[in-house]
Amino acid sequence: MAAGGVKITPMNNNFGKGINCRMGFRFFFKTFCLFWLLQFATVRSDITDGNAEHLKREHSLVKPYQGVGTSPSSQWDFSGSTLVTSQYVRLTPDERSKEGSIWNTVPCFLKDWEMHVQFKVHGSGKKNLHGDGIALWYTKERLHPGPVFGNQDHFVGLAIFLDTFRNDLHGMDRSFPYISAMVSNGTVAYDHGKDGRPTELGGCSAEIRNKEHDTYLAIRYSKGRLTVMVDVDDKNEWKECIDIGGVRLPTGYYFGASAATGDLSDNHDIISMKLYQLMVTHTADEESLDWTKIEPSVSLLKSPKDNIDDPTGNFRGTPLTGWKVFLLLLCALLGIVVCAVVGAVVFQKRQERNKRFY
Ligand SMILES: [Ca+2]
Repeated sequence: MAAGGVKITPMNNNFGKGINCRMGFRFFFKTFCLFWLLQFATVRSDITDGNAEHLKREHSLVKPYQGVGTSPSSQWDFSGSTLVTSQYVRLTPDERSKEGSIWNTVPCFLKDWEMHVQFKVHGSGKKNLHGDGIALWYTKERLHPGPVFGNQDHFVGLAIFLDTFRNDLHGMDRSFPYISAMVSNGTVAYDHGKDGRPTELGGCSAEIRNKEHDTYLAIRYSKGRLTVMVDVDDKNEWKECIDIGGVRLPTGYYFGASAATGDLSDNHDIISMKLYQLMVTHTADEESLDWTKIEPSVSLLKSPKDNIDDPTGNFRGTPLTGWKVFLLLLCALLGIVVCAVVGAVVFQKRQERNKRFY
């Protein structure tokens, strides 16, 4: 990790007499290591470890997918090309012009949650000859097929797109598949031709296709902060993809997943969707709000990717992220090194001056 990666060389012989300086340095180094260990522990505990106690079964889709169907008591509905087997939910087969979706029938009234999705995108298409991808939803409406990865446009709520096909040939600065997030109150459209770039809040490239190992994505929404993590490299660890603040989403919306194929295709499979409740305390003011009345929005005072705080003050300010802390510590370390060098030079000059008087 970062602490191990920062190489602190032993004091140069010329500085041998600067004992105080060296002790200070050791102290700093130890503090630095300890801080990073703590930071690492914080990051790891930040994302839920899949604690079954907090798993919400009514919002989770797990093998063998009992309770999936069209009966009034079912917790998941599906439509279009969706095929439910005992091992996977196939939203589309590897065939052209298909679209399918699966939707939780129970609205979610949790204020802070984390959704873990195990998915599999695979097909016979060679590189760049496959599409279009999967979308994961937390929206006001459900089961409205349409042009946005099998769901309606002008949706109200949150979408996470796992876009496997590059439509925008001008956007060559990013590689595909590309994962991105969008929040809409229904007034904005998703621009397929530009791969959703005009409305994208953040994103990352991720190799998610034709993997032999399991591939996962986690979406966390808590205190106005939206975080998306991916685990697609068979390393059993989450890698941050999106992390933005100032996101406002109401309670009472529905989770869902959809996928579509066009001229090119893929199998788009959902293996599981597991929703965990995050144990977060809110202020009395926050608790007294009617969370079902919140309109989905993102404060765009800063560029979306740098967006950290909610200026409305409804949500707590967000802590420094790992790399910012690292930069701050690096600056502090450089400052100490400069001090040490200056101190040593001054010390040596004094020694030399003293020698002349002997
Ligand atoms: Ca696309």
